[in-house]
Amino acid sequence: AWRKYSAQEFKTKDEFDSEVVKHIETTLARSLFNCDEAAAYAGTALAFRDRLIIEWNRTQQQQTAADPKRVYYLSLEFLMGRALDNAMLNTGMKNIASEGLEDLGFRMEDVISQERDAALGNGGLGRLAACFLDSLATLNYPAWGYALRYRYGIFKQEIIDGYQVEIPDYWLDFNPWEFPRHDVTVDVQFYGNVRKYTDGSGKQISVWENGEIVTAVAYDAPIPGYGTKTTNNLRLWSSKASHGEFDFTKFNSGEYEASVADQQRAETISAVLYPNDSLERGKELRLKQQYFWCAASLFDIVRRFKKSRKAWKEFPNQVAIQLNDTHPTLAIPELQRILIDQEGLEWDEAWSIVQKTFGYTNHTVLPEALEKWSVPLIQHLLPRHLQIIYDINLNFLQYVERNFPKDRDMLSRVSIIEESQPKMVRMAYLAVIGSHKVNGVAELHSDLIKTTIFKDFVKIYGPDKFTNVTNGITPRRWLHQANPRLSELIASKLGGYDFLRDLTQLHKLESYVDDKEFRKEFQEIKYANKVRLAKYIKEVNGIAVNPSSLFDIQVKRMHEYKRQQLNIFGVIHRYLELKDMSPEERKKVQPRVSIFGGKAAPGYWMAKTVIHLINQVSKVVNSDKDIGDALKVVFLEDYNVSKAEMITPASDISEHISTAGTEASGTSNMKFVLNGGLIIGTCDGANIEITREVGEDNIFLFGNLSEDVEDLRHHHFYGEFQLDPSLDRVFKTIREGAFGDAGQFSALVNSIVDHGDYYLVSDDFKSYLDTQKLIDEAYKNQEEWLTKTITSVARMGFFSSDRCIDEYAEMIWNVEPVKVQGQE
Ligand code: 26M
Repeated sequence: AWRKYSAQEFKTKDEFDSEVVKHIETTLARSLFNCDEAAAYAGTALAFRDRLIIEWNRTQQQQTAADPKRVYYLSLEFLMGRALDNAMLNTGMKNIASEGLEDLGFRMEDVISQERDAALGNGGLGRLAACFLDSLATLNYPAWGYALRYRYGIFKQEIIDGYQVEIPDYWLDFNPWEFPRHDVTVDVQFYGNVRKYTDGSGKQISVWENGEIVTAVAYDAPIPGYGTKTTNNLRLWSSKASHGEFDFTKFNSGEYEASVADQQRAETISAVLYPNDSLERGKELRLKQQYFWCAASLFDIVRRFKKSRKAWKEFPNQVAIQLNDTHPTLAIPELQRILIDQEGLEWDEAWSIVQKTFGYTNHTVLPEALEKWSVPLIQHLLPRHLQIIYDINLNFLQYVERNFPKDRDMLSRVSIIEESQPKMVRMAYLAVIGSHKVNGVAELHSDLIKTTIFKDFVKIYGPDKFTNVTNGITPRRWLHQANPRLSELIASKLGGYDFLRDLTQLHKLESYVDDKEFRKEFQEIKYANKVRLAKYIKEVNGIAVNPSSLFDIQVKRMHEYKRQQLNIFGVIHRYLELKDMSPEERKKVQPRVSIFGGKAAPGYWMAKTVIHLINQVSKVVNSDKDIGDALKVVFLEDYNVSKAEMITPASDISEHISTAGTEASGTSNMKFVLNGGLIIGTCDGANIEITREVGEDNIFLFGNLSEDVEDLRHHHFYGEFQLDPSLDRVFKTIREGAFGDAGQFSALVNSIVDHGDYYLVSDDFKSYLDTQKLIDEAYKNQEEWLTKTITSVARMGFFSSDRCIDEYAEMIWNVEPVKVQGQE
């Protein structure tokens, strides 16, 4: 395909091999006599790493010299997955490496799969951040990601006797992609007290002192762009004990154990990624993580700005900071603190800089997911920040009072402080007040935040502060890497791989929709991808599935709002219908494989119950001799980025069936359609814009609309509803113990029958089943199905994260690309 530059290329496979061998023998100090796949991976990764370093250094030097406005993307999660394949693609030397590895006796696919995922995220939010880094580098934006270097990523999931078991993900024992910068450190303070005094000129000064210091050490990872020389930086902070006088005193006075304990306490801050469990709320360690990361990142950003010796008012012209959800909201009072307490600016001048610097992206309207921190906890951990938050609130409320004198309730509604017992700080409000732009992640979601959680703020600031940037995905990973044959087929028709940088070019595929040969190849590729998944299922689950069946896939985090329960109840209904049929009738039914995957937060019992039910149904259905190939049910354990790369290209149908108004965007919906699968979905999140792009005939929408949800919930509340009869039958079957001890599932069933059916499973059940019937019929007409899938792929250009990043750059950040010059 595309080749990057000449100076750092492996010109031949032999040159590549000699570098791999050199790294195995010297860098790794291993003998070639027992060179296994792990060693081949390590050698290959190190050889490519050498190429990245050169470009990375050059990019940083040139960006420093040009000193443009930079983007800083603050995200507690970056769900990067594997790096090697991406590094090979972006340096343009994968083919040489493949040939070289073959000579050494290895298959590229096997070598790539040796790498473990960098799983520093939970799901969509973290993967979005990773796609954004790829697009920022590809589009030559001078951008840095900032996060924490967790020792443990998201837990690994094992399924034991049908139950989820969590295993720690210790991922750092070999990570060639990170570079410790022991010289880049920041001391971060916690606890302590604030001393106030008036200086000679009568100015009030606040000093935050007597705190505990923890040191942040930078670890950097290169982020190469595709088809460009830009290689940006992802900086991860690791916590360690600071070595001030205090520690040495302890050490020298014989308190050796105590000193080691202090050290471990400090290191705990960056030890583990929180698996966004609602039950984890209020944990001090999580707040410590957030502040540690915000303080270190801001210190670093301010330090870089100060090198340019520009006036403070230039800060927002040099720095754009994007807050990925409310997790980094403490960066707002932290920047205000730096400007007023350390740099001596006046409050108003500082605050104007702060507001111009930050943008805030909201990713959910679910009330239980909106962050709040208790005032006493913040008071204890960050006493100076609490004062600043109160001052921000005071100024804001005075402004509101002046402008809305008649609406007395407004003040308590919009206050950053919730007057509860204990008082709580509403982080989303602080983020809105401290930013110049607030965006949602799909059109419906961006409308919803304006009419629900931020309604009053639209009145206060006007509608222009709120905007939409519909999410996107990187076509490099989610088309080219995940589905190389499809990418190659597309390139053969479009005359090269330019579409990977301008995905809208896919529209040209529409003229091949009747091309016999193209159709045949397209269909063969889908089949081959299904065969690959079927093989994996056989190996891992021991279930034989027929690749000619309709593959129906729902893979995403387990959550009631995403409604995996609706799917599995539908599967049970299908099973009961099949049981009712005669063998002759059964033969006429469209065979289907229902595939599930996803992790449940460790403390989320309902989500875990759904996993258990899926596995129980799987056991019963798959071993039922009456059923055979007509229906198979599979739960794929430990769903993650690298598994998604294999699973996504193998769907005929994927499910995106959240209660309308609850899924902010969804991004796997985009991945599935881009890879030639159709979707069944509700009118929610990005499904709506996917429909607009691909056309109503090419998507299977069902269910109630978001504007009806409130009324429906009301009906449930007043008992004015009838359980759907088909669902009633499913519940009877469960209660009779068809899937094991019914007691295990009673809370799940009761949440719908007795407790208001908050996620409206019953209300949407009939519509869901009817639509699944339509899908069975539609799939039987393979030619028409194929036309739908090809047409859809051709119309997915809008959903590239490149489009998305250009929108942020223009509407929110006001930054321009910086072209990095190469050395030939
Ligand atoms: C988890 C467990 C228990 C209770 C609440 C949650 C929870 C729900 C939503 C936590 C965080 C939530 O929102 C943050 C988030 O990850 N949002 C996702 O962001 C993606 C990228 O924008 C979107 O595509 C997803 O639709 C959105 O859910």
